[in-house]
Amino acid sequence: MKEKLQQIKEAALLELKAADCDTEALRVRYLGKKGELTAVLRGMGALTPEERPVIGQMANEVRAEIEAALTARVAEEKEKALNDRLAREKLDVTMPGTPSRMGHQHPLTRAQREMEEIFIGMGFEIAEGPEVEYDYYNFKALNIPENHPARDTQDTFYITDNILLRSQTSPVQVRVMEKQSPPIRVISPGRVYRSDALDATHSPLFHQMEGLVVDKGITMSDLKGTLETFAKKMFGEETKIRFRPHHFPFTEPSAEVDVSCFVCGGKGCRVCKGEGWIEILGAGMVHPFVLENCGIDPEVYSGFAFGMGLERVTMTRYGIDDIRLFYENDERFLKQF
Ligand code: 2U9
Repeated sequence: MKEKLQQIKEAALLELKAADCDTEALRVRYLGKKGELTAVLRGMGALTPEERPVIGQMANEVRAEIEAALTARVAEEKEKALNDRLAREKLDVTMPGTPSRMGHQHPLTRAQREMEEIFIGMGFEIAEGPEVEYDYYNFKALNIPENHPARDTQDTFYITDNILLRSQTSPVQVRVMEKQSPPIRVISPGRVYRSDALDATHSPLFHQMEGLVVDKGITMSDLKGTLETFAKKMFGEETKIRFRPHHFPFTEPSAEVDVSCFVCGGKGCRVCKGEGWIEILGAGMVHPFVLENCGIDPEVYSGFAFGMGLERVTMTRYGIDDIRLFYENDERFLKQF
């Protein structure tokens, strides 16, 4: 039995030295309940009472030796695994970092913010409203008659008979007038929708910035002064503005407004197509019917309103010739602003 124990010990220690030793399997095979050493101990019943303590002690020593060697081998493996991992994950903190790419505002957002700042500087507040609107706020309250071409399903996206995607930001101002009494000084920037096919100058979704001022004694000269201040701040101090008579259902009188070409100063060039002027705005005195529709007495109050397309202003300013560039998210375009 002594020889058997000696054999077990030598075999176990030898196996523990092998490079591919499976330590857990070895523990089960030698020291486990059904292991070789346990099998020897079970056979001790056949020994004489004198032999029993001697063999018992030797078996305990063999178990202790195998256990010690196993523990050492497991510790060795753990240390090796740790060292391997440390070598693999070595980090050179002196290496330069990977620079993260910085984004910036979209040119339309930039133009919108700039315009907002200019009007805020003149005492305007920003008003917002729903993009899904009632036809009442988008058309009827604004004195746009039932048979007006803008109301055609060809031009406006209808959701139901009386709900639509707003085709202008004017409904925001109607809602402001319903809630607030004058003095009112608001701008309403935002997305608007028209059923146009996408081409170089049209998009079914675009952005507008409209403005509304209502108070006692507001006149056309307030409108002119406000738009002139805006044009000078937006396009340069030397910019002039020009009013041409026009018709809108919601304003009376109405005008289309041009700014002098900021490229040639009015002489005529490629940007202004030889005109010296660039059309950027529509404007006028708020129609008395519109004031009345919104609960404001036109005998007491008067007001002016204006509207412009953000894309148009931005395209004019940067010489962009295709509106689709704003929506394609091509970095080669966006990077330039
Ligand atoms: C209320 C009363 C009147 C807003 C106005 C225009 C003239 C105008 C166009 C410019 C280019 C639309 O984007 S565009 O196609 N807008 O010409 N808009 S006056 O008049 C209002 C608004 C609200 C209550």
